[in-house]
Amino acid sequence: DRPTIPSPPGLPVVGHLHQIARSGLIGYLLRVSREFPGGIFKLKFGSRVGLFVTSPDLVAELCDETRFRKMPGPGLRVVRKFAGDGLFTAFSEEPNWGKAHRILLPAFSQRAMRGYYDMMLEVADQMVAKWSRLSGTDVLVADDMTRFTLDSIAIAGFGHRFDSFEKEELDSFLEALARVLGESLNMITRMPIQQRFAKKAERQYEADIAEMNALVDGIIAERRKNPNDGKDLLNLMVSAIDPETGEGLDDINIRYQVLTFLIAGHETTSGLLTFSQHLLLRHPHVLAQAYAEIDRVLPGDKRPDYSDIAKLEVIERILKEAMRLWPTAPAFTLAAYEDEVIGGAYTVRKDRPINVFSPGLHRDPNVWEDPDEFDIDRWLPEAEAARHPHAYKPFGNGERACIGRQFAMVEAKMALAMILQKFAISDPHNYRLRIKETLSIKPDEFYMRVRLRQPHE
Ligand code: MNH
Repeated sequence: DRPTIPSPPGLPVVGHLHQIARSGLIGYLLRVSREFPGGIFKLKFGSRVGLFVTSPDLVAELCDETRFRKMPGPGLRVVRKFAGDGLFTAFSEEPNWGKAHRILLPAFSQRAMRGYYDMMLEVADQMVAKWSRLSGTDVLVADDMTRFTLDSIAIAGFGHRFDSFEKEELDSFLEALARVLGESLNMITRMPIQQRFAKKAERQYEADIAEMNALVDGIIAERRKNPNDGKDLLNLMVSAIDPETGEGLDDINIRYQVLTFLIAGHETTSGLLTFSQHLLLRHPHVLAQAYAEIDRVLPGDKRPDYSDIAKLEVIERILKEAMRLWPTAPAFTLAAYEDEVIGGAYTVRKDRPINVFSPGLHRDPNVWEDPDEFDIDRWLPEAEAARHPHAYKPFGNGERACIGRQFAMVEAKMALAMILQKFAISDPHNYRLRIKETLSIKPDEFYMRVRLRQPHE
Protein backbone atom coordinates (compact mmCIF):
# COMPACT_ATOMS: atom_id res chain seq x y z
CA ASP A 1 0.00 0.00 0.00
CA ARG A 2 1.53 3.30 -1.11
CA PRO A 3 1.26 6.45 1.02
CA THR A 4 -0.91 9.20 -0.48
CA ILE A 5 0.60 12.58 -1.22
CA PRO A 6 -0.18 14.93 1.69
CA SER A 7 -2.22 18.10 1.38
CA PRO A 8 -3.05 20.92 3.83
CA PRO A 9 -6.69 21.36 4.84
CA GLY A 10 -8.74 23.19 2.21
CA LEU A 11 -12.33 24.17 1.52
CA PRO A 12 -14.87 22.34 -0.62
CA VAL A 13 -15.08 23.55 -4.26
CA VAL A 14 -12.29 26.18 -4.11
CA GLY A 15 -9.76 23.93 -2.42
CA HIS A 16 -6.82 26.17 -1.50
CA LEU A 17 -7.56 29.11 -3.78
CA HIS A 18 -8.83 31.32 -0.97
CA GLN A 19 -5.53 30.96 0.88
CA ILE A 20 -3.64 31.86 -2.28
CA ALA A 21 -5.86 34.90 -2.81
CA ARG A 22 -5.02 36.02 0.73
CA SER A 23 -1.26 35.47 0.93
CA GLY A 24 -0.16 35.27 -2.72
CA LEU A 25 0.89 32.07 -4.43
CA ILE A 26 4.58 32.22 -3.48
CA GLY A 27 3.98 33.10 0.17
CA TYR A 28 1.42 30.34 0.49
CA LEU A 29 3.60 27.73 -1.23
CA LEU A 30 6.55 28.66 1.00
CA ARG A 31 4.39 28.22 4.08
CA VAL A 32 3.08 24.86 2.90
CA SER A 33 6.62 23.73 1.98
CA ARG A 34 7.64 24.31 5.59
CA GLU A 35 4.66 22.31 6.86
CA PHE A 36 5.55 19.30 4.69
CA PRO A 37 9.22 18.50 5.29
CA GLY A 38 8.81 15.33 3.20
CA GLY A 39 9.15 17.67 0.24
CA ILE A 40 6.01 16.67 -1.66
CA PHE A 41 2.44 17.95 -1.37
CA LYS A 42 -0.65 18.66 -3.41
CA LEU A 43 -3.02 21.60 -3.54
CA LYS A 44 -6.46 22.10 -5.03
CA PHE A 45 -6.97 25.02 -7.42
CA GLY A 46 -10.72 24.73 -7.81
CA SER A 47 -11.23 21.48 -9.67
CA ARG A 48 -7.53 21.12 -10.57
CA VAL A 49 -4.97 19.41 -8.39
CA GLY A 50 -1.41 20.77 -8.44
CA LEU A 51 1.47 18.56 -7.36
CA PHE A 52 4.55 20.23 -5.79
CA VAL A 53 7.98 18.88 -4.97
CA THR A 54 10.65 20.59 -2.82
CA SER A 55 13.00 17.85 -1.63
CA PRO A 56 16.36 17.55 -3.42
CA ASP A 57 16.18 13.74 -3.56
CA LEU A 58 12.82 13.82 -5.29
CA VAL A 59 13.99 16.65 -7.56
CA ALA A 60 17.02 14.52 -8.48
CA GLU A 61 14.65 11.84 -9.74
CA LEU A 62 12.50 14.34 -11.64
CA CYS A 63 15.63 15.75 -13.28
CA ASP A 64 16.53 12.34 -14.70
CA GLU A 65 15.87 13.05 -18.36
CA THR A 66 15.48 9.38 -19.21
CA ARG A 67 12.34 9.24 -17.02
CA PHE A 68 10.94 12.80 -17.03
CA ARG A 69 10.80 15.81 -19.37
CA LYS A 70 9.48 19.35 -19.22
CA MET A 71 5.71 19.50 -19.41
CA PRO A 72 4.30 23.04 -19.57
CA GLY A 73 1.77 23.24 -16.71
CA PRO A 74 -1.40 25.33 -16.52
CA GLY A 75 0.51 28.62 -16.27
CA LEU A 76 2.64 28.07 -19.36
CA ARG A 77 -0.28 26.61 -21.27
CA VAL A 78 -2.04 29.95 -20.90
CA VAL A 79 1.13 31.69 -22.11
CA ARG A 80 1.07 29.48 -25.23
CA LYS A 81 -1.85 31.57 -26.36
CA PHE A 82 0.68 34.26 -27.37
CA ALA A 83 4.06 32.47 -27.22
CA GLY A 84 2.88 29.32 -29.02
CA ASP A 85 5.58 26.74 -29.55
CA GLY A 86 8.35 29.27 -28.88
CA LEU A 87 11.32 27.83 -26.97
CA PHE A 88 10.00 28.47 -23.47
CA THR A 89 6.46 27.21 -23.91
CA ALA A 90 7.05 24.36 -26.39
CA PHE A 91 6.39 20.79 -25.38
CA SER A 92 9.66 18.89 -25.69
CA GLU A 93 8.06 16.58 -28.25
CA GLU A 94 7.20 19.48 -30.59
CA PRO A 95 9.64 19.46 -33.54
CA ASN A 96 9.95 23.26 -33.41
CA TRP A 97 11.57 23.03 -30.00
CA GLY A 98 14.56 21.02 -31.21
CA LYS A 99 14.82 23.02 -34.40
CA ALA A 100 14.87 26.41 -32.66
CA HIS A 101 17.16 25.12 -29.90
CA ARG A 102 19.77 23.95 -32.42
CA ILE A 103 19.46 27.10 -34.52
CA LEU A 104 19.72 29.53 -31.59
CA LEU A 105 22.33 27.87 -29.40
CA PRO A 106 25.25 29.59 -31.20
CA ALA A 107 23.78 32.95 -30.16
CA PHE A 108 24.56 32.04 -26.53
CA SER A 109 28.20 31.01 -26.81
CA GLN A 110 30.96 32.81 -24.86
CA ARG A 111 31.96 34.46 -28.11
CA ALA A 112 28.45 35.72 -28.68
CA MET A 113 28.39 37.19 -25.14
CA ARG A 114 31.53 39.14 -25.91
CA GLY A 115 29.75 40.50 -28.98
CA TYR A 116 26.75 41.70 -26.96
CA TYR A 117 28.83 43.20 -24.20
CA ASP A 118 29.35 46.70 -25.58
CA MET A 119 25.66 47.04 -26.38
CA MET A 120 24.72 46.10 -22.81
CA LEU A 121 27.30 48.53 -21.49
CA GLU A 122 25.75 51.34 -23.48
CA VAL A 123 22.38 50.66 -21.88
CA ALA A 124 24.02 50.53 -18.45
CA ASP A 125 25.56 53.96 -19.20
CA GLN A 126 22.07 55.33 -19.77
CA MET A 127 20.93 53.97 -16.43
CA VAL A 128 23.92 55.51 -14.65
CA ALA A 129 23.28 58.83 -16.42
CA LYS A 130 19.67 58.84 -15.26
CA TRP A 131 20.57 58.03 -11.66
CA SER A 132 23.31 60.67 -11.70
CA ARG A 133 20.71 63.29 -12.57
CA LEU A 134 18.55 61.93 -9.74
CA SER A 135 21.42 61.81 -7.23
CA GLY A 136 20.16 62.34 -3.68
CA THR A 137 16.64 61.11 -4.44
CA ASP A 138 14.83 57.77 -4.53
CA VAL A 139 14.54 55.50 -7.56
CA LEU A 140 11.96 52.79 -8.15
CA VAL A 141 14.44 49.96 -8.52
CA ALA A 142 12.35 47.35 -10.37
CA ASP A 143 11.32 49.79 -13.10
CA ASP A 144 14.86 50.89 -13.89
CA MET A 145 16.14 47.31 -13.78
CA THR A 146 13.39 46.45 -16.25
CA ARG A 147 14.41 49.33 -18.51
CA PHE A 148 17.96 48.04 -18.40
CA THR A 149 17.23 44.35 -19.08
CA LEU A 150 14.54 44.97 -21.71
CA ASP A 151 16.72 47.40 -23.63
CA SER A 152 19.68 45.00 -23.40
CA ILE A 153 17.95 41.94 -24.84
CA ALA A 154 16.20 44.01 -27.51
CA ILE A 155 19.38 45.66 -28.77
CA ALA A 156 21.64 42.60 -28.42
CA GLY A 157 19.11 40.09 -29.77
CA PHE A 158 17.22 42.07 -32.35
CA GLY A 159 18.94 45.39 -32.98
CA HIS A 160 15.85 47.13 -31.61
CA ARG A 161 16.18 50.23 -29.45
CA PHE A 162 13.52 50.81 -26.84
CA ASP A 163 15.45 53.79 -25.39
CA SER A 164 13.55 53.19 -22.17
CA PHE A 165 15.74 55.54 -20.11
CA GLU A 166 14.68 58.47 -22.25
CA LYS A 167 11.04 58.02 -21.27
CA GLU A 168 9.12 58.87 -18.11
CA GLU A 169 6.76 55.93 -18.52
CA LEU A 170 7.67 52.31 -19.10
CA ASP A 171 7.24 51.29 -22.74
CA SER A 172 3.63 50.45 -23.57
CA PHE A 173 4.83 46.98 -24.61
CA LEU A 174 5.68 46.42 -20.93
CA GLU A 175 2.32 47.62 -19.76
CA ALA A 176 0.58 45.31 -22.21
CA LEU A 177 2.85 42.48 -21.10
CA ALA A 178 2.25 43.16 -17.39
CA ARG A 179 -1.51 43.02 -17.92
CA VAL A 180 -1.24 39.86 -20.00
CA LEU A 181 0.94 38.10 -17.44
CA GLY A 182 -1.30 39.25 -14.61
CA GLU A 183 -4.34 37.99 -16.44
CA SER A 184 -2.59 34.69 -17.24
CA LEU A 185 -2.01 34.19 -13.54
CA ASN A 186 -5.60 35.18 -12.77
CA MET A 187 -6.88 32.63 -15.25
CA ILE A 188 -5.26 29.84 -13.30
CA THR A 189 -6.02 31.05 -9.78
CA ARG A 190 -9.44 32.61 -10.33
CA MET A 191 -12.28 30.72 -8.71
CA PRO A 192 -14.70 29.23 -11.26
CA ILE A 193 -17.48 31.60 -10.28
CA GLN A 194 -15.19 34.64 -10.81
CA GLN A 195 -14.08 33.41 -14.22
CA ARG A 196 -17.60 33.93 -15.59
CA PHE A 197 -17.46 37.63 -14.77
CA ALA A 198 -14.09 38.17 -16.38
CA LYS A 199 -15.30 39.11 -19.90
CA LYS A 200 -13.85 42.60 -19.76
CA ALA A 201 -10.48 41.31 -18.66
CA GLU A 202 -10.61 38.91 -21.58
CA ARG A 203 -11.13 41.72 -24.14
CA GLN A 204 -8.24 43.69 -22.68
CA TYR A 205 -6.14 40.52 -22.84
CA GLU A 206 -6.82 40.11 -26.57
CA ALA A 207 -5.99 43.78 -27.26
CA ASP A 208 -2.73 43.51 -25.31
CA ILE A 209 -1.64 40.43 -27.24
CA ALA A 210 -2.37 42.25 -30.51
CA GLU A 211 -0.21 45.17 -29.36
CA MET A 212 2.72 42.92 -28.46
CA ASN A 213 2.46 41.14 -31.82
CA ALA A 214 2.46 44.44 -33.67
CA LEU A 215 5.75 45.43 -32.02
CA VAL A 216 7.30 42.04 -32.82
CA ASP A 217 6.11 42.12 -36.44
CA GLY A 218 7.64 45.59 -36.81
CA ILE A 219 11.01 44.36 -35.52
CA ILE A 220 11.02 41.43 -37.97
CA ALA A 221 9.87 43.56 -40.93
CA GLU A 222 12.57 46.15 -40.21
CA ARG A 223 15.31 43.50 -40.34
CA ARG A 224 13.95 41.99 -43.56
CA LYS A 225 13.98 45.47 -45.09
CA ASN A 226 17.45 46.32 -43.82
CA PRO A 227 19.38 43.07 -43.53
CA ASN A 228 22.84 43.01 -41.94
CA ASP A 229 25.37 40.22 -41.57
CA GLY A 230 25.56 40.22 -37.77
CA LYS A 231 25.08 36.98 -35.84
CA ASP A 232 22.35 38.08 -33.46
CA LEU A 233 19.24 36.08 -32.51
CA LEU A 234 17.08 37.67 -35.17
CA ASN A 235 19.49 36.92 -38.02
CA LEU A 236 19.74 33.29 -36.94
CA MET A 237 15.94 33.13 -36.80
CA VAL A 238 15.33 34.55 -40.25
CA SER A 239 18.16 32.82 -42.10
CA ALA A 240 19.81 29.89 -40.28
CA ILE A 241 19.11 26.32 -41.31
CA ASP A 242 18.85 23.53 -38.77
CA PRO A 243 21.48 20.96 -39.78
CA GLU A 244 19.38 18.08 -38.50
CA THR A 245 16.20 18.77 -40.49
CA GLY A 246 17.59 21.03 -43.21
CA GLU A 247 14.78 23.46 -42.38
CA GLY A 248 14.61 27.06 -41.13
CA LEU A 249 12.02 28.54 -38.76
CA ASP A 250 8.64 29.47 -40.22
CA ASP A 251 7.24 33.01 -39.92
CA ILE A 252 4.74 32.22 -37.19
CA ASN A 253 7.38 30.49 -35.13
CA ILE A 254 9.77 33.44 -35.58
CA ARG A 255 7.11 35.73 -34.17
CA TYR A 256 6.68 33.40 -31.17
CA GLN A 257 10.45 33.27 -30.63
CA VAL A 258 10.97 37.05 -30.75
CA LEU A 259 8.17 37.60 -28.28
CA THR A 260 9.49 34.78 -26.09
CA PHE A 261 12.95 36.33 -25.93
CA LEU A 262 11.63 39.82 -25.31
CA ILE A 263 9.74 38.44 -22.31
CA ALA A 264 11.99 35.65 -20.97
CA GLY A 265 15.04 37.78 -21.71
CA HIS A 266 14.19 40.62 -19.33
CA GLU A 267 11.62 39.83 -16.57
CA THR A 268 13.63 37.40 -14.50
CA THR A 269 16.95 39.25 -14.72
CA SER A 270 15.24 42.46 -13.72
CA GLY A 271 13.77 40.71 -10.69
CA LEU A 272 17.15 39.22 -9.80
CA LEU A 273 18.81 42.65 -9.82
CA THR A 274 16.01 44.16 -7.75
CA PHE A 275 16.09 41.42 -5.10
CA SER A 276 19.88 41.66 -4.98
CA GLN A 277 19.86 45.37 -4.17
CA HIS A 278 17.18 44.89 -1.55
CA LEU A 279 19.18 42.08 0.07
CA LEU A 280 22.40 44.14 -0.02
CA LEU A 281 20.72 46.98 1.84
CA ARG A 282 19.53 44.52 4.48
CA HIS A 283 23.07 43.15 4.91
CA PRO A 284 25.51 46.06 5.21
CA HIS A 285 28.53 43.81 5.81
CA VAL A 286 27.91 42.12 2.44
CA LEU A 287 27.37 45.49 0.80
CA ALA A 288 30.76 46.56 2.19
CA GLN A 289 32.37 43.44 0.70
CA ALA A 290 30.79 44.28 -2.65
CA TYR A 291 32.10 47.86 -2.59
CA ALA A 292 35.56 46.57 -1.67
CA GLU A 293 35.56 44.23 -4.65
CA ILE A 294 34.32 46.89 -7.04
CA ASP A 295 36.95 49.37 -5.87
CA ARG A 296 39.65 46.76 -6.38
CA VAL A 297 38.53 45.51 -9.82
CA LEU A 298 37.14 48.82 -11.11
CA PRO A 299 39.05 51.59 -9.30
CA GLY A 300 37.94 55.16 -9.87
CA ASP A 301 36.11 55.53 -13.15
CA LYS A 302 37.60 52.46 -14.82
CA ARG A 303 35.17 51.15 -17.39
CA PRO A 304 34.40 47.48 -16.84
CA ASP A 305 35.51 45.46 -19.83
CA TYR A 306 34.37 41.92 -20.57
CA SER A 307 37.34 40.35 -18.78
CA ASP A 308 36.62 42.37 -15.60
CA ILE A 309 33.22 40.73 -15.29
CA ALA A 310 34.83 37.34 -14.63
CA LYS A 311 36.78 38.87 -11.73
CA LEU A 312 33.66 39.91 -9.80
CA GLU A 313 33.42 36.85 -7.56
CA VAL A 314 31.72 38.56 -4.60
CA ILE A 315 29.13 40.04 -6.95
CA GLU A 316 28.58 36.60 -8.44
CA ARG A 317 28.01 35.06 -5.00
CA ILE A 318 25.54 37.83 -4.16
CA LEU A 319 23.54 37.04 -7.30
CA LYS A 320 23.59 33.29 -6.66
CA GLU A 321 22.42 33.76 -3.08
CA ALA A 322 19.67 36.16 -4.17
CA MET A 323 18.50 33.51 -6.67
CA ARG A 324 18.53 30.92 -3.92
CA LEU A 325 16.18 32.86 -1.65
CA TRP A 326 14.12 34.39 -4.45
CA PRO A 327 14.46 32.45 -7.67
CA THR A 328 12.67 34.79 -10.03
CA ALA A 329 11.31 31.96 -12.19
CA PRO A 330 9.99 30.20 -9.10
CA ALA A 331 8.86 26.88 -10.58
CA PHE A 332 9.30 24.52 -13.50
CA THR A 333 7.17 21.60 -14.45
CA LEU A 334 8.02 18.04 -15.42
CA ALA A 335 6.11 14.90 -16.27
CA ALA A 336 6.97 11.22 -16.52
CA TYR A 337 7.18 9.42 -19.87
CA GLU A 338 5.59 6.37 -18.22
CA ASP A 339 3.85 5.75 -14.90
CA GLU A 340 6.51 6.09 -12.22
CA VAL A 341 7.13 5.70 -8.51
CA ILE A 342 9.22 8.46 -6.92
CA GLY A 343 10.90 8.47 -3.53
CA GLY A 344 10.24 4.72 -3.51
CA ALA A 345 6.73 5.59 -2.36
CA TYR A 346 4.64 7.95 -4.48
CA THR A 347 2.95 6.92 -7.70
CA VAL A 348 2.94 9.53 -10.45
CA ARG A 349 1.03 8.93 -13.66
CA LYS A 350 2.60 9.45 -17.06
CA ASP A 351 2.21 12.96 -18.55
CA ARG A 352 0.92 14.36 -15.25
CA PRO A 353 2.56 17.77 -14.54
CA ILE A 354 4.68 17.92 -11.38
CA ASN A 355 5.93 21.33 -10.21
CA VAL A 356 9.39 21.80 -8.78
CA PHE A 357 8.83 24.75 -6.43
CA SER A 358 12.32 26.24 -6.30
CA PRO A 359 11.94 28.64 -3.34
CA GLY A 360 10.97 25.59 -1.24
CA LEU A 361 13.79 23.45 -2.67
CA HIS A 362 16.27 26.28 -2.09
CA ARG A 363 15.32 26.45 1.59
CA ASP A 364 15.25 22.74 2.41
CA PRO A 365 16.62 22.69 5.98
CA ASN A 366 18.29 19.32 5.39
CA VAL A 367 20.60 20.95 2.86
CA TRP A 368 20.74 24.61 3.79
CA GLU A 369 21.77 25.65 7.27
CA ASP A 370 19.64 28.59 8.48
CA PRO A 371 17.85 28.46 5.11
CA ASP A 372 16.19 31.88 5.39
CA GLU A 373 19.49 33.68 6.04
CA PHE A 374 21.21 35.60 3.24
CA ASP A 375 24.76 34.21 3.40
CA ILE A 376 26.97 34.55 0.34
CA ASP A 377 29.62 32.23 1.83
CA ARG A 378 27.39 29.33 0.84
CA TRP A 379 28.85 29.95 -2.61
CA LEU A 380 32.50 29.58 -1.67
CA PRO A 381 33.85 26.71 -3.79
CA GLU A 382 34.32 24.20 -0.93
CA ALA A 383 30.79 24.72 0.37
CA GLU A 384 29.33 24.44 -3.09
CA ALA A 385 31.24 21.26 -3.90
CA ALA A 386 29.96 19.55 -0.74
CA ARG A 387 26.30 20.31 -1.44
CA HIS A 388 23.51 18.05 -2.71
CA PRO A 389 23.73 18.33 -6.52
CA HIS A 390 19.99 18.92 -6.97
CA ALA A 391 19.37 21.44 -4.16
CA TYR A 392 19.61 24.53 -6.40
CA LYS A 393 17.75 24.93 -9.71
CA PRO A 394 17.23 28.62 -10.48
CA PHE A 395 17.65 27.98 -14.21
CA GLY A 396 15.64 24.78 -14.53
CA ASN A 397 17.03 21.46 -15.76
CA GLY A 398 18.73 19.60 -18.56
CA GLU A 399 18.14 20.37 -22.21
CA ARG A 400 15.19 22.61 -21.25
CA ALA A 401 17.27 24.66 -18.81
CA CYS A 402 17.57 28.40 -19.41
CA ILE A 403 19.36 29.10 -22.68
CA GLY A 404 20.04 32.69 -21.53
CA ARG A 405 21.73 32.01 -18.20
CA GLN A 406 25.20 33.32 -19.22
CA PHE A 407 23.58 36.31 -20.85
CA ALA A 408 21.69 36.98 -17.61
CA MET A 409 24.76 36.58 -15.41
CA VAL A 410 26.96 38.84 -17.53
CA GLU A 411 24.23 41.43 -17.66
CA ALA A 412 23.42 41.31 -13.94
CA LYS A 413 27.07 41.42 -12.86
CA MET A 414 27.72 44.38 -15.14
CA ALA A 415 24.69 46.30 -13.87
CA LEU A 416 25.46 45.74 -10.19
CA ALA A 417 29.10 46.63 -10.79
CA MET A 418 28.23 49.90 -12.53
CA ILE A 419 25.70 50.82 -9.83
CA LEU A 420 28.10 50.19 -6.94
CA GLN A 421 31.01 51.86 -8.71
CA LYS A 422 29.05 55.09 -9.14
CA PHE A 423 26.51 55.24 -6.31
CA ALA A 424 26.15 55.03 -2.57
CA ILE A 425 22.86 53.20 -2.11
CA SER A 426 20.68 53.36 0.99
CA ASP A 427 17.24 52.51 2.29
CA PRO A 428 15.92 55.52 4.22
CA HIS A 429 12.36 54.16 4.14
CA ASN A 430 13.30 50.83 5.69
CA TYR A 431 11.61 48.91 2.88
CA ARG A 432 9.80 45.74 3.92
CA LEU A 433 9.79 43.12 1.20
CA ARG A 434 6.50 42.58 -0.59
CA ILE A 435 6.54 40.21 -3.53
CA LYS A 436 4.88 41.17 -6.77
CA GLU A 437 3.86 38.04 -8.64
CA THR A 438 3.33 37.82 -12.35
CA LEU A 439 4.61 34.55 -13.74
CA SER A 440 7.92 35.67 -12.30
CA ILE A 441 8.48 37.43 -8.96
CA LYS A 442 10.04 40.75 -7.94
CA PRO A 443 10.02 43.18 -5.02
CA ASP A 444 6.98 45.45 -5.22
CA GLU A 445 7.35 49.22 -4.78
CA PHE A 446 10.93 49.11 -3.59
CA TYR A 447 12.34 52.64 -3.61
CA MET A 448 16.05 53.05 -2.98
CA ARG A 449 18.07 56.24 -2.29
CA VAL A 450 20.98 56.76 -4.68
CA ARG A 451 23.76 59.30 -4.31
CA LEU A 452 26.80 59.78 -6.54
CA ARG A 453 29.89 58.57 -4.67
CA GLN A 454 32.64 61.03 -3.85
CA PRO A 455 36.16 60.22 -5.06
CA HIS A 456 37.30 58.81 -1.66
CA GLU A 457 34.12 57.14 -0.54
MN1 MNH B 1 15.55 31.87 -18.78
C1 MNH B 1 14.19 28.88 -19.63
C2 MNH B 1 15.14 31.10 -15.45
C3 MNH B 1 17.20 34.74 -17.91
C4 MNH B 1 15.64 32.82 -22.07
N1 MNH B 1 14.80 30.30 -17.74
C5 MNH B 1 14.30 29.13 -18.29
C6 MNH B 1 13.93 28.23 -17.23
C7 MNH B 1 14.18 28.88 -16.05
C8 MNH B 1 14.73 30.16 -16.38
C9 MNH B 1 13.93 28.34 -14.66
C10 MNH B 1 13.33 26.84 -17.40
C11 MNH B 1 11.83 26.95 -17.36
C12 MNH B 1 11.11 25.65 -17.43
O1 MNH B 1 11.71 24.58 -17.27
O2 MNH B 1 9.89 25.69 -17.63
N2 MNH B 1 16.04 32.79 -16.98
C13 MNH B 1 15.78 32.29 -15.75
C14 MNH B 1 16.31 33.21 -14.77
C15 MNH B 1 16.91 34.22 -15.47
C16 MNH B 1 16.73 33.95 -16.88
C17 MNH B 1 16.21 33.02 -13.27
C18 MNH B 1 17.64 35.45 -14.99
C19 MNH B 1 18.14 35.59 -13.79
N3 MNH B 1 16.28 33.51 -19.79
C20 MNH B 1 17.00 34.53 -19.26
C21 MNH B 1 17.49 35.37 -20.31
C22 MNH B 1 17.04 34.83 -21.50
C23 MNH B 1 16.27 33.66 -21.16
C24 MNH B 1 18.35 36.60 -20.12
C25 MNH B 1 17.29 35.28 -22.90
C26 MNH B 1 18.26 36.06 -23.28
N4 MNH B 1 14.97 31.03 -20.51
C27 MNH B 1 15.07 31.60 -21.76
C28 MNH B 1 14.52 30.69 -22.74
C29 MNH B 1 14.12 29.53 -22.05
C30 MNH B 1 14.43 29.78 -20.64
C31 MNH B 1 14.42 30.95 -24.24
C32 MNH B 1 13.50 28.27 -22.64
C33 MNH B 1 14.63 27.33 -23.02
C34 MNH B 1 14.14 26.04 -23.64
O3 MNH B 1 13.24 25.41 -23.10
O4 MNH B 1 14.71 25.68 -24.66
